[in-house]
Amino acid sequence: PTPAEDDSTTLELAGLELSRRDFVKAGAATGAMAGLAGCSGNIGGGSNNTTSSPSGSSTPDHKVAPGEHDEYYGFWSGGQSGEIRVIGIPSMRELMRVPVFNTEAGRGYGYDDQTTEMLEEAGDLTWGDNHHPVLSETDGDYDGEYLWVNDKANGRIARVNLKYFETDAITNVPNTQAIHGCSVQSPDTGYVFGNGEFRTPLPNDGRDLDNPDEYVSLFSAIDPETMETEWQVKVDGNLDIVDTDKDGRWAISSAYNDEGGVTVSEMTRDDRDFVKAFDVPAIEEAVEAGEYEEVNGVPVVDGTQDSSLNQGDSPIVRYIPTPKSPHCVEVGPNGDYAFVAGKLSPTVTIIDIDALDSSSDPEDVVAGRPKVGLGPLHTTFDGNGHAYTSLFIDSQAVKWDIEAAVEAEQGSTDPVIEKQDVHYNPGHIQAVEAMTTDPDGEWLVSLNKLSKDRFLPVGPIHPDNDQLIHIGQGEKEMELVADHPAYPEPHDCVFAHRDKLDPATTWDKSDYEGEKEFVTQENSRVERTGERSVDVKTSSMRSEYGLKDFTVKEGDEVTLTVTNIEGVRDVIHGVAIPDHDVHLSIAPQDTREATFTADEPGVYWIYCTYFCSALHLEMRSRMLVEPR
Ligand code: CUK
Ligand code: CUA
Repeated sequence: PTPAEDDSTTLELAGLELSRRDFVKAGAATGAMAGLAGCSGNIGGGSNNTTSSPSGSSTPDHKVAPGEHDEYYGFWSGGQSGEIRVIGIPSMRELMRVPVFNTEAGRGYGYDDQTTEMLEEAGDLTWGDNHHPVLSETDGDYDGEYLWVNDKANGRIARVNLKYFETDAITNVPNTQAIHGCSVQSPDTGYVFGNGEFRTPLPNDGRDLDNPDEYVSLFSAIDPETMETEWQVKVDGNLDIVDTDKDGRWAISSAYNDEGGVTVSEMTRDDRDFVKAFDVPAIEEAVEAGEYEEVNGVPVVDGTQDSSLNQGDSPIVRYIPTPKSPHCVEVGPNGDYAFVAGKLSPTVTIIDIDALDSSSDPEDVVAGRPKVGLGPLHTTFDGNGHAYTSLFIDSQAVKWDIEAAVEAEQGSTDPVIEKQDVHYNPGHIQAVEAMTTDPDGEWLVSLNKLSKDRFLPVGPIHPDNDQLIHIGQGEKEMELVADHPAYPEPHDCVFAHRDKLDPATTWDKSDYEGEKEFVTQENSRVERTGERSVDVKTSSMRSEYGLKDFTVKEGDEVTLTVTNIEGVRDVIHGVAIPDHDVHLSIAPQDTREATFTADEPGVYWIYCTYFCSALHLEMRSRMLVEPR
């Protein structure tokens, strides 16, 4: 050991014991100090027993050679950027971005009629805050068809079609203001579940404005195909995150503020809050039996603790006590346990899922409560009996043994195997395929909220730092292998082995037949449809549009339809019209439309924005707008 590692000098800092070695490992001491000062104020207890990453082992190779492919697709939520990012694992290279709640000119999203209408119908908002991407499942495994993600800012859930890596539906979930947790029913995606986090009056139409006792938060079940909200359940407290068991029965939500408060001190008054375990078949029965109130077209079932549906032996929602204000809940790969990270408590509460059905005392379903470190937020799994929990305050990932934690006394630190420093303040932590029944357990990503000193400074707004950690080395030895700056602000990610996806390389025009015309070079044309409206239809190919020019009249509403008639992959054509805020991005065999008003007479050079051939610059058309 080096002298630094031998040094057992400790510093008392903001109530935490910290060895000098921790400062050395954390990089700039000022960074570590600032982190602790910012985070540890009102949370005491626990010690910081860091172990270092192994010094003698060789770094696992996460580099992917030029021309080689990554083994996994990673789908990152983009937080307040509103988008999903596709990142290859283990290289951490960003492969693509999929705009969801935002508009994005690079892909023409929010610029063509189809996506603009979808965004308008979903509330006509320009951004969203997406946190939890989840993948569709068949038989407990990813089937590569869809991804869903929540919008915490606006109570919406969107669906991304993984054939085209495009958002194809957004639903504005009735009666909710913030959808936070988002999960799919497993083993088959019968529902997409969304947790309404903020408590509001029901309906929120001006009644009960300052009567918080009447506010509710709603758990919503959405049909994955139609994206309609099938039913909702109102509960006490604020719902936070949700995960599902592996048998299609339980959806388990973390929750806080069972006090029903509206200020921080009111929300954290009591020492306990209650996880809500939703018995999905029992709720379906209640809906079937008409035991609901319809609000804004959705059956709302009463799942509050005092509801008659919660009395007796088979309550529709089970209330399980946890230390107050926990954060996430994740279900382990074999479906035995749900893990509720304590946040304010240095523990993880392990819930025995089978016991939800068999025991009437809610305390009995708590199978263990290991003490893992300060600020536990999220847990992930390697499929080898280990859990990995992010420690926001300690800035660490902690690996611990699940069965040992079940055997141990509550509050024991014995199940802890190893801790790995991360930089800094992790939120979610995800291992590859951890949400399936059979995780691969080789790589883990820690999504760290603060990067502080890890990158070249780029002004006062810093990127996040997503760190890749190798975990495939048996009992011990997590090893940090890469830093990856991330644009604000990923919350969670999900990984699928590349074999589980089958993205299209060109569009299949039968997917939009009947909605949009496939315009060939021969039938490119201008059609006047009214005194002030005109349809313009044109093909595009290297290096020309079907129409070399077209004429419209001042004030015309123009509907421009453009097909990319190329049959080969990766030859994209764009359509830009100066001064008209029009941009289309058209993949091979796809057709896009844009409707706009030609309100100023003159000549407008339409051009292609994708560098598609040596004559790309010459790929143009003219819009001639005649004075009226
Ligand atoms: S939440 Cu962000 S770090 Cu929305 Cu999953 Cu925990
Ligand atoms: Cu088509 Cu450039």
